[in-house]
This record gives sequence, structure tokens and C-alpha cells, in this order.
Amino acid sequence: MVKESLIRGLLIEDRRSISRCISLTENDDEVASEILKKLSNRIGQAYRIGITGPPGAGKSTITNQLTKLLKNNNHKVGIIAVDPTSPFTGGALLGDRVRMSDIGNDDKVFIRSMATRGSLGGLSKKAIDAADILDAAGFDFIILETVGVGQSELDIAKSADTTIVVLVPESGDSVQAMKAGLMEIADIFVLNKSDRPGSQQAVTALKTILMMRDHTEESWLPEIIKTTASEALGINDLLNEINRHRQFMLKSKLFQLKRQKQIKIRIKEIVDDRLKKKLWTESVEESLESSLEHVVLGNMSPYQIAEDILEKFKNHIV
Ligand SMILES: Nc1nc2c(ncn2[C@@H]2O[C@H](COP(=O)(O)OP(=O)(O)O)[C@@H](O)[C@H]2O)c(=O)[nH]1
Ligand SMILES: [Mg+2]
Repeated sequence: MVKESLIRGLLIEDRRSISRCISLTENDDEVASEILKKLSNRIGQAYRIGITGPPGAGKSTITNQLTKLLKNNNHKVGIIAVDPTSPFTGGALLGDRVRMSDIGNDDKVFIRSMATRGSLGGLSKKAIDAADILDAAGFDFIILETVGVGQSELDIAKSADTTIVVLVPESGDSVQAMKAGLMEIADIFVLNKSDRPGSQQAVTALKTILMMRDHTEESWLPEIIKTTASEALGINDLLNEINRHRQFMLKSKLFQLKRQKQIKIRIKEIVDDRLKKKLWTESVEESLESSLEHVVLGNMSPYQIAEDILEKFKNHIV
């Protein structure tokens, strides 16, 4: 069977099998879930790092530099780059590939770009499934790069063990980040492009915002790491901070808790998704369509129709 040979390929780190498995998670929910079920005892070893922030902040450059460093330490690194600005295989993805080309041609590194194909639906599911595939294939670190806009992207970044939010010195960047919900999800802040003017002021502004955050004695306080990723400056500090966060989480049992919380969200998503697919059959859609005019005319309530649909569904599944 195709599936068995794919899994065998994956486990010996055959790149084409890995690639094919990821494509399946993007395109064929059924086969992909079969594969992921079979691989469950292989998933959970990799450490996952989420990197998010505004477009152009330097996320790909940081990913590139961090990967080089991890590779030099003999680690295998899988990268999933999600880019909503390119609905098809457009310029932005190509740009990423070119920039990452010096780390890509190597069996210690696997890079996968994920476009959103116009719609954002299910994006986080696809990216997290892909991370699981790379995890099963034996990569030690998985980096998930997403642009910090939109709920799906935040969900992906949050799914990591350590979430890094990248900002730049441009005025107001940290205020924008706060609005976009980036402040809450950061375990580490990176102030990249610190070769630019205003970087120290940006750090101070960020610190002020961070002090307003609720925290207790035992909770993790995010540090701000200054980098100039294009010159590979500060990347060592960043890796040290990632390791410090990892150790903190392991010691305080937060690691297990964070993963459990993510798994719960994920299972609920899978169930919701499948329920929706089961419920909204063609005939249900049709009967909904034909009831609409009764609502417009005031003969029926939308609630009545919704309840009828649910009642029929209930009778259908029991
Ligand atoms: N001046 C400066 N430019 C940088 C730095 N890091 C990245 N860049 C440049 O900023 C641009 C966007 O970087 P990229 O990594 O693609 O950003 P992303 O959209 O967040 O992934 C590229 O032209 C990089 O070369 C830095 O530390 N300083
Ligand atoms: Mg990028």
C-alpha cells in the first residue's frame, strides 16, 4: 500500500516521502489522518519554535541564522514557512527560498513553504500536521514561521513550545504588535534590525509595555533580545534564551501543560471540523435554502430552522 511505503520512507528520512506526507496533510484529510495515527508514537520528540511578527521584520533571516547555528550543533531542523501574502507560489515564497538557499540543500534541514491558497481555513491544522510529520521524521527542532496577522497565524505561532515575536525599531511597532495580539503570545521578544536608529528606544518602549502585563512570581517573564539577523548578530543570545525558556518550562512542568493545552485545542478543532462536514450535506443545504423565504416573510424563526436541522442530524447519527 502507498501509505505503508510512505511511512517507511519517512522513517528513513527519505525527503520525497516527507514531502509527499506533508502534501497529503494539505490535500487529503483522510489519508493524512491515517498516517498521523500510525506515527503517533514517533511524535513529540522535536522541540517546536514559533517565529512570528510583522512582514519584513526579518523572520526568515532569523530562521536562517538560527538554523545554521542549530545545524552546527549537530541538530536536524525542519522549517515550515507560512506566508499568507502569497496565495499561490508567488514572489514572497521564492524570496524566502533564495534567502534560505544556503541552508536548504542539506539532509539536516528540510524547508517547506505553505501558501494559504486564498483562504485561511484550516491553515493552522495543516501547519501543525506538517510539524508532526517532520517530528516523526526525526527532526530535532521545528521552526514555524508565520506572519503575525490573522488568527490562524497566531494559532500556529502559539502551538510551538517557545514562541518568538520579532519586532523592528520603527516607531509604533510595539503598539501595533499589542493591537494584533502578539504581546500575549510571546515567550521571547526579538528586536531585530538593531543596526537601525532608535533600537534602544524601541527596547525601552517594549519594556514599558511588558511591565504592564500581569505576572506572578512563578511565571515566565519574556526577555527582549536585540539582533541584527542580516549580520548574524545576537543569534547566539537568542538560542541561549530559547534554551533558558525550555529549561524553565521543563522544571516548572509548564512544558507538559502547554502541550496538553494545545492538544486539547487541536482535538476540538478536528471534531468541529468533522462535525461540520457531516452535518452540512447537500440535502441539508437544500432544505436550508428552501426555508429562507419563510423566514423573510416572517412565517418562521431562524432559530426554529436551526433547531430542525440539528434535530434531524441528531436522529441521523443515533
Ligand atoms: N538592516 C537590517 N536588515 C535586515 C535585518 N534582518 C533582515 N533584514 C532585511 O530585511 C528584509 C526582510 O527580511 P525577511 O527575513 O524576509 O523578513 P520576514 O518577512 O519577516 O521574513 C530583507 O531584505 C533582509 O535582508 C537586520 O538585522 N538589519
Ligand atoms: Mg519570511
